[in-house]
Amino acid sequence: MEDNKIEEIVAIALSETESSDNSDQLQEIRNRYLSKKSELMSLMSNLGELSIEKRKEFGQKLNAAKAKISEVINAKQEELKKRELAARLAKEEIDISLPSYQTLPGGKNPFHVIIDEMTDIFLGMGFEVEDGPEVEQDLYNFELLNIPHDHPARDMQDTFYISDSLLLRTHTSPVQAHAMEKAQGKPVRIICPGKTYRRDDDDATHSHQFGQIEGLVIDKNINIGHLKATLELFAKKMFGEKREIRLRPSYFPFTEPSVEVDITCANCDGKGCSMCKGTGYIEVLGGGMVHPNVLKMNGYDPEEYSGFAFGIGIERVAILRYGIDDIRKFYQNDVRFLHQYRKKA
Ligand code: 2U9
Repeated sequence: MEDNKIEEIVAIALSETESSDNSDQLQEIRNRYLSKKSELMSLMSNLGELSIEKRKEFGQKLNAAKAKISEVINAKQEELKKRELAARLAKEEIDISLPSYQTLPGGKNPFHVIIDEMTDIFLGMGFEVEDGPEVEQDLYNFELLNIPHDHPARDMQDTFYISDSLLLRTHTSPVQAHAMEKAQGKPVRIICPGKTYRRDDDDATHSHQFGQIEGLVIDKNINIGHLKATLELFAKKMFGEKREIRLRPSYFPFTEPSVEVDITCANCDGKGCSMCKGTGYIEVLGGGMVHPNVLKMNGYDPEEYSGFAFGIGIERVAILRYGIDDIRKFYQNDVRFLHQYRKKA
């Protein structure tokens, strides 16, 4: 009787295994027929009622049944694994022959195109590039530049203060103060390109951050003719050989005399057009002779040394050259904007 029971259990187990169609179902069948609580295993408890000979024979039959069921379940498991993997691969298949997504190649930001061109021109004139911190001390950003404590430029609305004495630099002039400190009374001929920060609305024509290049020459017998000649050569190299410049009186606390520098409009050669609002000139630069107080505060005797300085805004030149309609585009790193300035193959 017990032999038939074993054969009956094996037959049912094999049939259920054959008709199972996923790994979870197969695991249930494995538990149902091969676990300690399975019916097959419960037959082991009848061994004690049998004679020695019968017990050996019955035990062998039970083990053979277990092995058979286990073998068929394992084979089915392999088959189901292969089928599930094939189904997954089919579902996740990628056709690598399809064209890739259209990724726009970018281009060099016009901000850096202009900075690099200007830097090269001044390097060609023998200037050296100086760099300095963007988080600056009040001392270098204002005091050593002859900007007294009550000067409007110091008001909160113009400057991002981090503490009473620490701020985001409002121009690259502090780099020049550090350079004079380092020069220890020796001649200086540097340019200071970099980002500067001022409290301002962010709109198409205003930004809280902007780039500029400032220059400084300190030596013996430097006069305003040197300033004019340097800026005239710069204008010709940057904006075209036919450009002329004119100096107009202005005021900056760190230079005396101070000048605004206009360059003849490249669009109309000084005749007057919409680009230069009919004036024939574009104002892009400021400059002047270094104020005696600035020389003194930075270790130079104004009786022995003199110097000139200038500053030019980067974005303004890029906007003029490329016709960019929103100053914020320089800082947004939008590949659709930069794509327009990629190097043509
Ligand atoms: C030291 C002494 C003098 C730097 C100067 C200007 C004039 C100027 C503006 C041009 C466009 C800033 O980027 S901008 O908005 N700059 O007009 N800058 S003289 O004079 C200095 C700097 C440092 C020690």
